[in-house]
Amino acid sequence: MNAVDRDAGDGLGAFYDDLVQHNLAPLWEVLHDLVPRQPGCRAGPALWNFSVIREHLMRSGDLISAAQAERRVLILENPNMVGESAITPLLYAGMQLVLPGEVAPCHRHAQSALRFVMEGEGGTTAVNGEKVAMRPFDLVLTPSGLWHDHANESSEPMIWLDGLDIPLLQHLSSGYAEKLDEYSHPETRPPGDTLARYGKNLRPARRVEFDDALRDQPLFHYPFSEWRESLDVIARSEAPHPHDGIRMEFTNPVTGGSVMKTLSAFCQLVPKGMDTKAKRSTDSSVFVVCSGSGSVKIGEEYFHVHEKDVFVVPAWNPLSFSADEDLVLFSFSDKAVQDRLSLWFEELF
Ligand code: 1HN
Repeated sequence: MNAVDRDAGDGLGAFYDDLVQHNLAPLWEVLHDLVPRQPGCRAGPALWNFSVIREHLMRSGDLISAAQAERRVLILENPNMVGESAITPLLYAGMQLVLPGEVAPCHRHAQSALRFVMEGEGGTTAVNGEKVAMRPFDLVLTPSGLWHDHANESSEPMIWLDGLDIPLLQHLSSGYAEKLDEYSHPETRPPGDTLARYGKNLRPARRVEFDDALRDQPLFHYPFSEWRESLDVIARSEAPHPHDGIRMEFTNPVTGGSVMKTLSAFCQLVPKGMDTKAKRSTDSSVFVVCSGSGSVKIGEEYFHVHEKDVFVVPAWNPLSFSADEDLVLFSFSDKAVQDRLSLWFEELF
């Protein structure tokens, strides 16, 4: 039914006023918005230029310390969702700065997080007490419930993109957070230990005493040097997919599925000169341009993209790329949670 004409004299306007008093509302006024014919997303497409983010992040560095802030982060807020601390209805993204000598104190929470390094070398994220050395375009995970702290013992600023499932957990009312009494978690394993055990197509032959909390997902470092090489090797032998170029998903070695239960992560190469065909899907994605340049069409909007730019592709917006130079992209999305609920689908044009 169309919105009621309150002046039509049929009594419906007065009836609605009465309903409100009793915490009641007529479904027929909102049914089509509640159950739309096809997917849609109230978030809009948007692009963030890295140098603009960086400039503001460095200003925040003059004004507040990482320890004071607990996390010194500028949120990438969707222009259609101002004040909601969200980049899409289910995803949060922020850019974090840790200056030389600083620490971001140890805590854990129900929200799952990923870090994608944008600048700096020699910063560390410790996950349940194992330090990961962070290098540009490395993917580092801090899955739900695991202790994590960050430090920068190098002489240059460390900047990374944080991706979390915060808005999803807000909807589920299931968030919790806890601080450790110490700034840093005591070291439990040498750096690189879990990568050596689980990140090289190996697993321990004999069950060993190990961190029980890591049973579901023991791997939390996906170095750029490794995933970038894979894209190059594959591109030599395989024709790029018309909608994706070469696109790979980062996986959890235990399940073979998404890196975390609520977040999926991907890397992608769109070769120089390629125009991909448009596609759309029910998950919303956040992309980082690791190298190259080109244009991206999201919905009806065109964006020119350069190295380190970040852009958001809200659900059901057709997406296509034109690569001026080899475009190397990282992205994360809420596909993982949609797959778990058997809700994810896509349309290829
Ligand atoms: C968090 O734990 C981090 O550990 C960054 O670096 C941003 C935003 C909201 C909630 C937790 C981090 C976060 C966060």
